[in-house]
Amino acid sequence: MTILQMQQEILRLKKQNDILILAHSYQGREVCEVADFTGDSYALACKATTAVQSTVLMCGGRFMAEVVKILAPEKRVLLSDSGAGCPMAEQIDAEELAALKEKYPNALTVAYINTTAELKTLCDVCVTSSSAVKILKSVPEKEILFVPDINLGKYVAQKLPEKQFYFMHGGCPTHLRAGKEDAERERKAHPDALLLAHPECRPEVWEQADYVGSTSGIMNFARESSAKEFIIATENSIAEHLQFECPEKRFYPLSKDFVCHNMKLTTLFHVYDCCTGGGEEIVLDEPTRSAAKKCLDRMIELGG
Ligand code: CIZ
Repeated sequence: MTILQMQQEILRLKKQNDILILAHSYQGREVCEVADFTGDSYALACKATTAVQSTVLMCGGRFMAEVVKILAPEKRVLLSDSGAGCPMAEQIDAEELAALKEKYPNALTVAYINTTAELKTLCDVCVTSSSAVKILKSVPEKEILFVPDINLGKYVAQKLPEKQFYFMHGGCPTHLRAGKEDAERERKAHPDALLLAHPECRPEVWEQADYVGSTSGIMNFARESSAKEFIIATENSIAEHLQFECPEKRFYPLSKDFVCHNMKLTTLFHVYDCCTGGGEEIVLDEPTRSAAKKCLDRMIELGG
């Protein structure tokens, strides 16, 4: 079967088997092309809650499929590849969080969306990279315990100097692969390009960026900008998707090492397999699901 034939078969099967396909923007083009929606984890979860299909296939990481199951429990939620975890989501467990909460008893406990369902049950509010500043600005608490990403946390903290932030030393191993020298090298190689960085990058990268934002933020900025060249400091599929969408512009990855191997586990064959009865069904026990939902509900209420 060619790629095109497999894509056509997937389109037929998803209709026949009542499956909604969601693809995170870090997926490859051939997977995004068969998806009903592509976007960031929060936007995809919102799509799942309003979908009519009985099954949702998440082509992304495990925490993303869990968020869908938490918000849309009546649906059968499939994860495209069981191995697609998120190293950052596994950097802190319930016991470690309990110790941090004890150390900072007055702080609001804030979980980046890249956390397990279990961890979300112990947090007060969840945030995404696109909503973190807005949400934490609006909460009355002055002290914030932010887990697990210290880089995103520091980015939010410098936007909200009126608050006191506490961090752990977590972060995304993919975004940590580039630093100041990479930014300087690419700037020198492409002097007219704007540097667009994800806040999961090291501060030395986002401090010199022309725009800092989530994957959706970076894509929207590049689409709408009158500039013609961009250095993209996030997972390399974003530069690839933008180059495909905007052929008149030029996109340069900040580093060839910005590849998330977990997100790249999903192939078109996995999608096909899930449409024919395969894939891992996400199962959460009801106490975990409903407790985790509280911090996602607060995120939706405050973040819009
Ligand atoms: O929330 C997401 O989907 C992630 C992991 C990144 C982003 O900025 O969209």
